[in-house]
Amino acid sequence: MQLPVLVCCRRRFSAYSVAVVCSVCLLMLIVSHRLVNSAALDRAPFLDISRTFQQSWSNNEVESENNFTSEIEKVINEQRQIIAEEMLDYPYPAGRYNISARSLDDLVPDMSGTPIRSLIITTWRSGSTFLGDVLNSHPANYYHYEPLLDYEIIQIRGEPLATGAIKNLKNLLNCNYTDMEHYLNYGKEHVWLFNHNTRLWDQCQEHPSICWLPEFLNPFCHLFPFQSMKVVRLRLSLVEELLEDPSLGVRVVLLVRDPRGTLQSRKHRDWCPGNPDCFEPLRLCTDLVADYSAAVRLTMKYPHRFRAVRYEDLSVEPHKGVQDLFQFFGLDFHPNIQLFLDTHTKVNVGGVSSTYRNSKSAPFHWRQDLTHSEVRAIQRACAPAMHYWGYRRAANSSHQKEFNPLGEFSLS
Ligand SMILES: *C1O[C@H](CO)[C@@H](O)[C@H](O)[C@H]1NC(C)=O
Ligand SMILES: *[C@@H]1O[C@H](CO)[C@@H](O)[C@H](O)[C@H]1NC(C)=O
Ligand SMILES: *[C@@H]1O[C@H](CO)[C@@H](O)[C@H](O)[C@H]1NC(C)=O
Ligand SMILES: *[C@@H]1O[C@H](CO)[C@@H](O)[C@H](O)[C@H]1NC(C)=O
Repeated sequence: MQLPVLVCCRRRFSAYSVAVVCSVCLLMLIVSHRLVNSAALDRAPFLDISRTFQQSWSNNEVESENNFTSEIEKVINEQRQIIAEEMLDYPYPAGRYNISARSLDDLVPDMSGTPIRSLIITTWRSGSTFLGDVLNSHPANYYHYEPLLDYEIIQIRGEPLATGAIKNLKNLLNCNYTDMEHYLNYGKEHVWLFNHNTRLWDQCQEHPSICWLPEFLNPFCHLFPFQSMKVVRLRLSLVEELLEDPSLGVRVVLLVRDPRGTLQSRKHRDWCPGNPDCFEPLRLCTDLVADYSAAVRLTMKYPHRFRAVRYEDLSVEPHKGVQDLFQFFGLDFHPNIQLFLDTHTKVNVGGVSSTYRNSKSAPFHWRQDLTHSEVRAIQRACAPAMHYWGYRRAANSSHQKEFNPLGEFSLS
């Protein structure tokens, strides 16, 4: 008598079906009660029946939880297959770029390999969405998109937040989601934490019930030979701790942008105004100066694993710039990447100077969008930062609209 009820209770129907099922359950309980009573038995059998009912009910819950195991296993096997296909004919480094890997297993954590780990350090509105997505267009890449998103709109420059933030980055670079509760809970409400990680997100949409479980994410992440990460909330000097860790072998790019372009772009984001780390020119430019001195130090200490690039240089010559960066990271400049660049950049064929004069060109849009007095205010707060990173001053309103803001910079 109980069996049909349990079978229908265990599947997830609409709220309406649940209501119907519950009414049926209730009805059957009442009927069974009546039967028991009318059979003139004492109360014990009825209690037995209800206990059995409760037990089966909770056993069912446990079973459906455990049953993620088989779903996880299925997805992992499927993804392993997809990665193997993506990596067919891949030209392994085999000693090039100072990376010895000759086969997929050499790069896959699940097979005790060491993945190629690429890290982009930057700040909000500095062109990192573009660069992050370029890296993710590489075959078999797992993209840790902005892992400090759950810290909200702040910059991490030291303690008390630095230790926890670095620990989170290390956990993720090691595919360890076990202790990442805050991060994962944040992600459930803010899907962009995961949806830039296209290979993970494809599976999450098919299998939403396992998407945020460490029991799934740990083995899933361990399948990927390439792991990229972009971080906009952590200043460069703190990143040294990641470069120092020989087990990570991480390579780091600092992406810098003209503060006038950054601030113009931030003006149009509703999450930025009101948050001083985001909106105050002096804070942005103090960070740029601190990043510059950290960049000088890291260039000396890790010449093959650290590099700084300016967003404007990348935008002016995206093919050459991205090709250089891929070589630096030890990644193959795969046809996918060429395709991504062809569809995501609109550079004038006329070369460098024509790009500068193209007012629609994203990195230089601030010259039209900001008034000269806004530019002057930023330039006052940012003179040292602009000097170090090679950004020229706009002298007056007409000069601002047509000059080339790019000068030279050097980290030695
Ligand atoms: C999951 O459910 C299937 C039947 O649907 C069952 O054979 C299997 O034992 C269950 N797995 C666990 C771990 O309970
Ligand atoms: C994952 O991280 C937790 C907490 O940081 C740690 O206790 C655990 O040992 C790590 N697991 C692995 C396999 O490294
Ligand atoms: C290659 O790696 C070794 C050891 O990690 C390091 O000492 C050396 O400087 C690296 N060389 C290049 C060209 O990256
Ligand atoms: C604006 O600045 C440019 C470059 O310094 C200068 O050549 C030009 O004469 C200035 N124009 C005005 C109107 O002051």
